Amino acid sequence: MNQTNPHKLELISFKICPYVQRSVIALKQKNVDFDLTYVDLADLPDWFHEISPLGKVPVLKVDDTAIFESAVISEFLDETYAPPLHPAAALTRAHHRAWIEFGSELIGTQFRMLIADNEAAYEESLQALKDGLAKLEAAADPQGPYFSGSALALIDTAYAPLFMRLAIVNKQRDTGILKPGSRLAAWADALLALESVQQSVVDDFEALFTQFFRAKGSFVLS
Ligand SMILES: N[C@@H](CCC(=O)N[C@@H](CS)C(=O)NCC(=O)O)C(=O)O
Repeated sequence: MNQTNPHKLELISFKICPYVQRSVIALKQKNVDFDLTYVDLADLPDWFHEISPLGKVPVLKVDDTAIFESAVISEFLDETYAPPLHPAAALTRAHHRAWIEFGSELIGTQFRMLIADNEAAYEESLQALKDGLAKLEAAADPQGPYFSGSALALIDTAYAPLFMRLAIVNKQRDTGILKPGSRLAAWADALLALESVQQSVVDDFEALFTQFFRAKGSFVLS
């Protein structure tokens, strides 16, 4: 059963945005009702500019207040709806926040890899992604499967979109990331098996995602 919600939530989304997906996973993990409104980033309506000062999704309208930035939205959701997923200890929480920020950068690196329109540019961004993931892996709990061990934390909801996209790319061309038996593969498998993650994208996500980057001349998804 969905939990009682004192607020009316409306999430403004673009269907293949990984940052929006973070918010959807957090909402689903907490069983909170919300409305989804999709916008076309190539043709944004005026009302969107009024609520999104950076012109970016996600925006979460909480009653009449619009909040933006995926990490901020996740923290609001975590402070408002049970169960809390961020660690209780301030230092551990700060550590997780720092690595969530790192994940936002890695999503940018992954985007560059996806839009690279030639092999050299693709290889260069793939290497940057691998270097970043090696640092992430070193910071994560060695046993896993999640970032900090056996329990899912808010940080895991921030990395699931990146792993989902990598798994799709790997079907097309093996990136060498998520090798079976590796720490990162175990983490990705655990995340991608969650209902909250599987239901965080539209049914035709893979096709939409592939078409979007093909239209941009993607080398890896060509
Ligand atoms: N730091 C932002 C990044 C959000 C973001 O870059 N969203 C993209 C779509 S995936 C966007 O709205 N881009 C529109 C633009 O940059 O004009 C967050 O974490 O929410």
